[in-house]
Amino acid sequence: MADNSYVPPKVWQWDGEGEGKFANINRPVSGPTHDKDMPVGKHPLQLYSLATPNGIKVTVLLEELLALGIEGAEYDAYTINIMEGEQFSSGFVAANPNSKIPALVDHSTNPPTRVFESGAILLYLADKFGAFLPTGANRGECLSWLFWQMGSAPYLGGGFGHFYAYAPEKWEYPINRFTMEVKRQLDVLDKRLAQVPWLAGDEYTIADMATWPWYGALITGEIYGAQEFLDVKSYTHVLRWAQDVEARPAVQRGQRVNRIWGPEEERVPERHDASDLDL
Ligand SMILES: N[C@@H](CCC(=O)N[C@@H](CS)C(=O)NCC(=O)O)C(=O)O
Repeated sequence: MADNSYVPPKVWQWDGEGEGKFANINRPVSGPTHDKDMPVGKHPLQLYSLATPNGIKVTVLLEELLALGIEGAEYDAYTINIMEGEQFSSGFVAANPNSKIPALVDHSTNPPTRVFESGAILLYLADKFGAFLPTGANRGECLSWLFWQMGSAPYLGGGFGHFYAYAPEKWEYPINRFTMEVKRQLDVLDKRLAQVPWLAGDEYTIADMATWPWYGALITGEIYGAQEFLDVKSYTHVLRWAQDVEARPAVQRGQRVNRIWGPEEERVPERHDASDLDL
């Protein structure tokens, strides 16, 4: 039954309060709340991030590049604790005016190049190092699935995940709306992955690295605890693909970088050297 008791005012006002997980970090304005510079380590690539689905896209790519022997991909990774509001420091805002992790600063250029938005960072690095971004027939597919992921994930995270897992109450209308969309997206992926091993075709690319932390984690139950609710077992091709991505050593390494929760041995708050990830 719809609850029609709320009538929107003529002009919305922020009362400074909010409910539900993440309410304390949401604000209707942008910009820094405090002065603090970002640390800069010894490598050309400086990453400011957290091991969330958007964050690990980048650390997985960096670990994949290093696994290929590309030394220029060495990086320093610093944790930005978004629950503590560290994304609103002046230093972080200079790297990303949108105050969201991940943010990358490439000091190999003069002046240094800032890159924000996880999809842009993946494209920037894959292009810079000439890897995981096809140059031939699969290029169009790779870019298409990469941008598909960037456009689709907010329905999964901001829509489904928020209302199914984080909102203060379970409201049927938004849960129905976003469940419908997420199941449709899973079906899009399943049909694609029934035809080809990887999203771009016959090679593993940044499109898989972008998509796996969201839809792979959804299917394997690492986010939102919604496997049964979404009947994820029926998306057999997505499941096969998620397991193939997860089995890669660089994926195992990358997802531990900037992790500040979970078992102690899986946490690597800062990464400055390959040995920081050696168990
Ligand atoms: N479209 C952005 C989204 C990034 C994003 O939403 N990051 C979240 C963590 S996964 C964040 O930093 N949230 C902090 C906040 O909203 O204040 C990207 O892909 O980089």
